[in-house]
Formats: sequence, C-alpha cells, structure tokens
Amino acid sequence: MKALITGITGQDGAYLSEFLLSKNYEVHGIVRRSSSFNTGRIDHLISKHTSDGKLQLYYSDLLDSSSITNLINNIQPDEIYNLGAQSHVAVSFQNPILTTQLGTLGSITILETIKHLDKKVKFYQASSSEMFGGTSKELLDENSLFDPKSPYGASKVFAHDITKIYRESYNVFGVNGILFNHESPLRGETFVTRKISKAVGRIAAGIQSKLTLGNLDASRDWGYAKDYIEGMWLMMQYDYPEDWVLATGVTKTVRDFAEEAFKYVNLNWEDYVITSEKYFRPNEVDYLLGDSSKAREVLNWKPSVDFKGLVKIMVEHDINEAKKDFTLLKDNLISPTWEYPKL
Ligand code: NAP
Ligand code: F7E
Repeated sequence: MKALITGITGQDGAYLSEFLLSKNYEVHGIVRRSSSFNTGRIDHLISKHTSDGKLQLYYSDLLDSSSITNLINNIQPDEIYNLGAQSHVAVSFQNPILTTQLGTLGSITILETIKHLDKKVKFYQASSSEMFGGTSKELLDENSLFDPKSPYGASKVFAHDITKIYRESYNVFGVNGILFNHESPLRGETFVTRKISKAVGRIAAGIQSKLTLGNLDASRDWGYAKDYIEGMWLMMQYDYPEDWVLATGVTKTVRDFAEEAFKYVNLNWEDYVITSEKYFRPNEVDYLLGDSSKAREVLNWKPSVDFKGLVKIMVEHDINEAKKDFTLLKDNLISPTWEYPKL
C-alpha cells in the first residue's frame, strides 16, 4: 500500500507515518521549504528508511496545486491523508487569508486530481471540532451543526463540505475525520497543553519562573494523538466513505489542565500562572465535548489514554527535556529565559 501525506512534518503527520510504516506501507510526504530544518518530528523515520525507500519526501506546498497534482499522478497512492494546514486558531485571526487559502485549496486540488484518475484513491480530510463553534454546552456528533468562530474553523468547514460534495457527486472515497483536540509530546509548543507541560518541566528544573496564559475558562475534549491516528486509519479501511467524530467524551478547562500538570510536580499552579490579554482571541470557542459513539460502535475505536494519563505523558516528557536544557544552562551553552516560548 502507498500513502501520500500532506502535513507529514506536523504532530499527526509524524505519528501517522510511523503507524503506516509499521503496517508496511510505502509512505510519501510533502515538506515545505523552510530556511531552517522542519523535519525534527520525523528525522528518526528518515534515517531508518533512507536505504529501503519506504519513506520518500518531496518539496511541495498546499498552495502549489500543479506540484500537488503532479505528485499524485506520479506516485499513484492508494490513500491520501490531507493533514497540512495553518492549524493554530489564534494565528488564523492574524493570517486569515493564508489560513483560508491553505485550508481550502489543498483539499479541492487533491479531490480534483483524484476525480480524474483511473485508480480509486481514498482521501482523508482532517476536519476539526473547531467547525462546531462550541457556543452551547452540548454533546457534538457527526450530525451537529457547524458554527465556526475563526478563519481556521471556516476554512475547515469548506474542506469538509467539498469532500462530502465530491463523495456524493463523483463517487470519490472521501472521508472526513472530525477530530476533537488531540495532544502529545509532539504537539506544537504554542498550543495550550504543550505550552503548559513545557513550562511545568522548566519551572520544576528551575529555568523558568512564570507561565502566561489567556482564557482559563475554555473547555476542551482533549485526547492522546496516537489514539486518533489509529482512528483515522480505521476510517479509511471502512467499506464506505463517511464522516466520523473522534473524541474522549470528557471535557476539561484550561485551568483544569494547568492544575493537573503542576500537581504532577507537587506545585500549586496558582503560584506560577498569570494571564494576559495577549493570549485571548477575538472570538472564542467556549466549550467542546464530543460524542464518538459511531466510531466506537462501527470501527471499534476507543481512546486508550484519559485526561490524567495525557497530562502525565506530556509532563514527564517535558521534565526530561527541561533536564537537558538545565545541563546546557549549567555549562553556559544557553542563557536562562524567564518564559518560553515567547509567541
Ligand atoms: P500541525 O502539527 O500544526 O501540522 C501541520 C502540518 O501542515 C505541518 O506539517 C506543516 O508543515 C504543514 N503545513 C503548513 N503549511 C503548509 C503549506 N503551505 N504547505 C504544506 N504543508 C503545510 O497540526 P496537527 O496537530 O498535526 O494537525 C494535523 C491536521 O489535523 C491539521 O490539518 C489540523 O488543522 C487538523 N486537526 C488537528 C487537531 C488537533 O487537535 N491536533 C484536531 C482537529 C483537526 P511545517 O512543519 O513546515 O510547519
Ligand atoms: O487552545 C485557550 C484558547 O491553541 C485551546 C488546534 O489543533 O484544536 C486546536 O485548536 C484553548 C483555547 O487549541 C492559551 O483560547 C488559553 O480556548 O491549544 P489551543 P485550539 O484552539 O482548541 C482544534 C481541534 C484544531 O483543529 C486546531 O488545529 O486554550 N488558551 N491560554 C490558550 N491557547 C493557546 N494556544 N495559548 C495560550 O496561552
């Protein structure tokens, strides 16, 4: 089996590559050119698979439709996972046009290309719980209404709808995975869970003194990324292309996450966390809670890590990272920072 992944250098792309390689897939991924290396999450896979050709990377970009189409035509993959995006909701308010272009053009380019192929190529679109908007405290499933609150959420609604349209109009095997927040040690460091776990590790190691956050009242249904990767793959193996929700069914506030993370190192979160308007958004998704009954019943999918377990995995990882930073600091190889990251 051959898979093509956009967004292979991101959190999900890295775990998905590892998962598919373990199932003996040939994995192809697009990497955007950057002035510094952006393959850190998959470097271990690159070194393992350079000789056997099981992992192949190409410079491309979701905005370069011609390059994406050429790659699909040349590779002739069995499955395409469209994970590439400007995935930071707060940044989507600052870069709305780029976020919208990336979120919309990639999906339609891939769908148009596979519509014209003789081979039946399966397509996975990374849809998001952000599409629901989270205004009321309801349990959200595949039939819940979309009411996005950000340029990011709006772009995901387009990609979701166009996937469904190609499925219904042209019989394309287009799957929408509506994934609620999923986190891990590979999570980008400016998302709130990783920002907290990273700070907790650094505060415990004595190389950071404070953590500045935004809205502590926002509530999210947080799961473990590795569980969700398996769910994505299961959706693609099902007989029919459909929409699927993946979620834990438990929602917790940002405050809960901070409290649990600091508790892990026997510290009181209130002694370290301050809030700043800087991290509030022009519009907020207040409350997300997912109902993944369909995936649980039909795909036999279920999350293996609960909220406490997720916090533990992330904080333990970042304690070890901070210990390495502490050694560098001791040897004067890095300078102490008051807070990390700055953005
Ligand atoms: P992520 O870590 O931010 O990864 C995003 C990926 O997209 C990276 O590989 C990034 O490349 C790539 N990318 C950005 N701009 C691109 C461009 N112009 N051309 C090609 N690739 C580009 O996101 P993630 O958490 O793995 O999420 C994967 C997908 O699922 C995203 O579409 C996200 O919106 C969606 N999603 C995520 C969650 C979640 O909780 N994690 C939930 C629902 C849906 P660089 O490494 O070079 O930046
Ligand atoms: O924010 C609040 C913030 O940026 C979570 C993406 O993967 O999941 C992710 O989007 C909540 C929000 O993730 C800070 O206001 C408070 O209410 O970690 P986040 P997100 O916006 O939920 C969805 C499903 C996706 O699809 C997205 O791609 O936390 N919050 N203080 C903060 N958030 C950040 N980033 N930083 C803070 O300091």
